[in-house]
Order: sequence, then C-alpha cells, then structure tokens
Amino acid sequence: MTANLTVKEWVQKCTSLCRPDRVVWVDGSEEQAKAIRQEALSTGELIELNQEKLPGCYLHRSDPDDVARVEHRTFICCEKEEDAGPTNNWLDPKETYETLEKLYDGCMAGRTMYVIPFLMGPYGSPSSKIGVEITDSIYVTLSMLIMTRVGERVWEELGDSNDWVRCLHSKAQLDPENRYICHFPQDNTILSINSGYGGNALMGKKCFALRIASCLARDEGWLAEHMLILGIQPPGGDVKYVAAAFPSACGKTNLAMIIPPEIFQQKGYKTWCVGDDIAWMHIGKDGRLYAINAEKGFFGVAPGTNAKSNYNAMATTQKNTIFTNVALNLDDNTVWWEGMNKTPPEHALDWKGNPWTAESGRPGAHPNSRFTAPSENCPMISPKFDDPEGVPISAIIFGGRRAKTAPLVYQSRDWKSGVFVGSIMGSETTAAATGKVGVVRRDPMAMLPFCGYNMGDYFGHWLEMGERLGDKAPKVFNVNWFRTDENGKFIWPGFGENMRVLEWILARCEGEGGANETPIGFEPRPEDINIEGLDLDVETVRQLLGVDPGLWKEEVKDIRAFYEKFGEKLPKELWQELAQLEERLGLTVAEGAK
Ligand code: GTP
Ligand code: SPV
Ligand code: MN
Repeated sequence: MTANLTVKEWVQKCTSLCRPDRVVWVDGSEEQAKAIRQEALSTGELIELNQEKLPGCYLHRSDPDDVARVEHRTFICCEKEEDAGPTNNWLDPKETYETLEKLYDGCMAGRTMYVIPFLMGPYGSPSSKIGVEITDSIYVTLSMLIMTRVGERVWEELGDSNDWVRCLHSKAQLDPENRYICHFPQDNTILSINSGYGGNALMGKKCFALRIASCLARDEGWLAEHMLILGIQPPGGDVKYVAAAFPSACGKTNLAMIIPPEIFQQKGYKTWCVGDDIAWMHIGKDGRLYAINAEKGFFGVAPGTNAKSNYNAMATTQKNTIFTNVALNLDDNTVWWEGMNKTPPEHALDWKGNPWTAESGRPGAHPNSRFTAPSENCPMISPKFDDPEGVPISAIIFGGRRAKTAPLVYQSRDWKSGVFVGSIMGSETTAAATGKVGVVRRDPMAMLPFCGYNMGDYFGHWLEMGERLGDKAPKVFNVNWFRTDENGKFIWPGFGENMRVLEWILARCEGEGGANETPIGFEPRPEDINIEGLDLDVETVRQLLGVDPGLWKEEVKDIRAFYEKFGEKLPKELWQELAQLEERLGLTVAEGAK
C-alpha cells in the first residue's frame, strides 16, 4: 500500500466507477502471487502444465476474438488531431472520457480489482518510470508480475510524487465492438477496455513504454523505441552493444538471444541479451547514447521457436512461464506449437481447446501465440540487465521483412541519412496485429503502431538527438533477413548466422570492414561477409546484397506518397535525403520536390 494521495484518490475514483467486489493491492510478494495463481486455476484462466517438466508453468487461452493488438481500435486522444498525426487514430479527449466512462460504469461488478504498482526500467535508474495499472484480469496481473518490476519498492521510489502513469484496464465483456485502447498523453493516462491480449492489456508495454513514453521522450530529450538490445563481445575485446528496431514478429527476440555459429564461438565471440522489445535511450554523461530495457520479462512469439532457431528462448520458457494460445500436448501435459519440432503430439488440444492432430488442417497454436517468461531464466541475460546507467549503444539497426527490395545489410552515410533509412522502413504485416498478414506497409523505425504523436515531429526529434550526439552518435544500419528466391524460400539462413552480418556491422563501427558505396548507402562487398562454414557461396551473397533499381523506383514512389501525408510536419532534411536518393537512382526529381 502507499500513502501517496494522488494514487489513493485515483484508485478511489476507479473503484467507484468500476464497482469491483474486492480490491487487492499487489505487493510483488511470492506469497501473494501464489494465491493469485490459485485463484486463476480455480476460475480456469490458467491451466496447470506438467510441473515436473515445466515447473511454475501455465497455459492461458484467450477469447478467440482477442488474440492480437487491434490497431484500428487504438487511439491517441490529444487536444489537436494534428498532434496525433496521419498515422494514428485520433479521438477527442473530452468526448472519449465520456464514452469510456459509460463503458467502465460497473464493469467490475462481481470481480476483483487488482492495483499493480510497476516500474519500467531498473530500480534506482534516473531513466526509469512508474505506472499503476488497475485491472480486473488475473491473467494480466500475473503477466505484469513477470513483465515489469512490481512491488512495495515501487511505492518507495514514487514517494509522494504525482509523476506516474495511470493505467486503467478492464476486460469488461471482451466485446470487440466496444474495444478501446486509448492514450491521453497530456494526462499521462491510458484507458483500455474489452480486450485481455498482451499489447492491448499489459499496459506497461506498448501503451506506456512506447506510446506515452515517446511523448515524454520528445519533451524530455530522449528516445523510447521498439528495439532489442544486444551485447556482443568479440574475442579478447570489450562488449559492444547494438539496438535494433524490427516490426512486430520480425525477429527481435531471436536476434536479442542470438547464439553465434560454431566458428565464431571457437574464436571466442560471446553474446549477451539486454532486452528484446523496448529500449529507452538517453544521452549519458560522456555524450554517448545509453539504453535500458524498460521491461523485466519476455513476451515472445511461440511459433517458429525451437532448440535450433532460438535455444535461449526455449531454455527461458522451461519454468515460471505463462503460455498463451499454444496447443496443449495431452500425452504429457506440456505445450506445443508449429515449428517447435517435427513431431506434433498425437493427442492434443488446439489453442481454442478443441481436439487437434497434425492432420486437422488447421494450426495447433495460434500464429500469434506467445510465452511470458522472466528475464532471469535466460541463459545469456546480460550482467548489465539491472544496471541503472544502461549500456552504451555503438550501432542502431533497422530492419524489416522484405521478400525482394531491401538488401541483406547496408550502412547509412551518417546519422541524418540513418534517420531517413529508419523513416522509410517497409515491412510485411504479421499476425501480431489483427488484419491481413503479408502486406507490405511503411513502418518507420518499427514504430508505426506505437508512436504517441505526429510521426513528422518524431522524425524531427530523431534529427535533433543526432545534433546533440554529434560524432558520438551510433552508426546506423539496415538489415533484411527475409529475402526470398523464385520459390518463395528464404535465401539467407538467418537466426544464429545473422552473427555474420553483425560482425561486419561491428567492424564498420570500428572504422574497419570493407564497403562499396551504392545509391542507398554503404554495402559490404560480398567477400566482406564471412561465410566460412556456411552452405552458401559468394554469388548468393552478391544476390542478397543486390539493389534492384526497378524495385527501388517503385519504392521511392511509395515513400514519396507516405511522406506527403505529413505535409509541413515532415522535416525538410528528409525530403532532401529522398531527392538525393532519387537522383542517385537515376530518377528525375519529381515536380514539387522540396
Ligand atoms: P514482437 O514480440 O512481436 O515485437 O516480435 P519480435 O520482433 O521479437 O519477433 P520474433 O523474434 O519473435 O520473430 C518472430 C518470427 O520471425 C518467427 O516466425 C521467427 O521464426 C522469424 N525469424 C526471426 N529471425 C529470423 C531470421 O533470421 N530469419 C528468418 N527467416 N526468420 C526469422
Ligand atoms: C508486438 O506486437 O510488437 C509485441 C507484442 O511485442 S505486444 O505486446 O502485443 O505488442
Ligand atoms: Mn514488439
């Protein structure tokens, strides 16, 4: 409990509005968590798994209509529509408070309300921030206990301050028609109703740590980004850190937990995971950019995860993990998902709880099924994980899922052209959000669904950060693991082998590593990528690095149309970068180009 009057008043207000039968203040103790888990087992919200094979592990099945983020029901509620920008859904704050008040009215009758104090970022860090989530979902409560730092210490850090984010969540009736994920940046408030899914309901994550935090970062001069943080230790050298922004379900967790290939291990390369989804980055005392992971756990995509693709994720999920919407193996009461192994269980229930076999003709696990696992389980968790200072970032890596256009890797000329590279990112949509999968859309900095204000201003903020960082700015790169051949098969082996690309990136950060200048930036020459021990020849690397002028001609058209949406808000520097790219591609500069 806390004596903080601003918290007490707000909890009182939410209690009178939602009218729960009972209020529980979550204290972060194992004893209380145990009682909450027991409650979840009795209501069926959690199913106990084989406690010998998977101690502390549970299965949760969500409502079948509530399995992913709902971008069309996600709103930024600031005073002026222009401040939300053309990439966000906007609602008027006053009207929205009124609409939502009606939906929250009595929504927790017959239920328990949990009050969860949580910290985003390490204890004792000047970069960390506090939130309080109120929820009527036990699943959300137990997930928050894994994903964030929860407990009495958070109240201590808060003291009597009013500087905390208000997060009110109710699963209500899980009614998709009345589902709202609303952000009120001017009030540090988030209201979420009628969904119980991760990104819609675990409000520390995308709602706070990205949408609200991006507004705070703009005002306070730092960056809140959809990025993994990875430490790479070359043989005999210091650990270097990279931060990488890939859109949802495009490989962050995998790269964050990368195991270098055998030949790299023999040389002595080591890797350390600092974070897999959210990086908060501040300029440190020495003028360099430092990153902390805002989270404490991993909310990772299950399908495709296996001992070969991501050994560390498999190891991380062997205890104290909640699995959501995966298949239940009835033979030994464990879990299964597509891509876990080649031997699907003979007796199983699918993610909806219906009898299932591999011959059923439908997936056993939902494509966006996930695991919620504590970071301390990860065998390669960085010793800097809890460091209040964070880690210094040498390189920022952008990347998307592109079958053809983007090459395996390239480096931007400087920070400004790096901001351009981030701003023109495109990627195929995935099952992480509702809607069509596999459609290419522009997803700048992998932040399209997560930037809490006008993205034109956001690009301007990135440019300003570069000015402040000067020659201490991280180098900026773009990668694409997802190029396909004429049969639609991935050409690059990916996963652990991505280390070969990281090696070139680190070399470039040290002023080493060969490169060719191309219209889009610096690319390694094919022989600059170490392919020793790979079943792949230099010719294929050449193909992976190819920049097809025809495809890029189409690409710049699409970028131009995207930029135009921002009108005056799009920084002129980015228009200039685009015009220069068009020129280098041999395209006439379109009329009206700025
Ligand atoms: P969010 O948690 O949604 O933000 O996603 P994420 O970026 O952490 O995605 P994750 O690492 O879980 O990747 C999800 C999908 O990408 C899975 O289907 C993986 O198999 C696939 N994937 C990851 N890395 C690679 C790679 O190097 N090559 C290929 N071909 N697929 C990859
Ligand atoms: C994503 O969709 O980018 C995720 C999962 O990391 S969620 O928490 O639902 O946003
Ligand atoms: Mn994510």
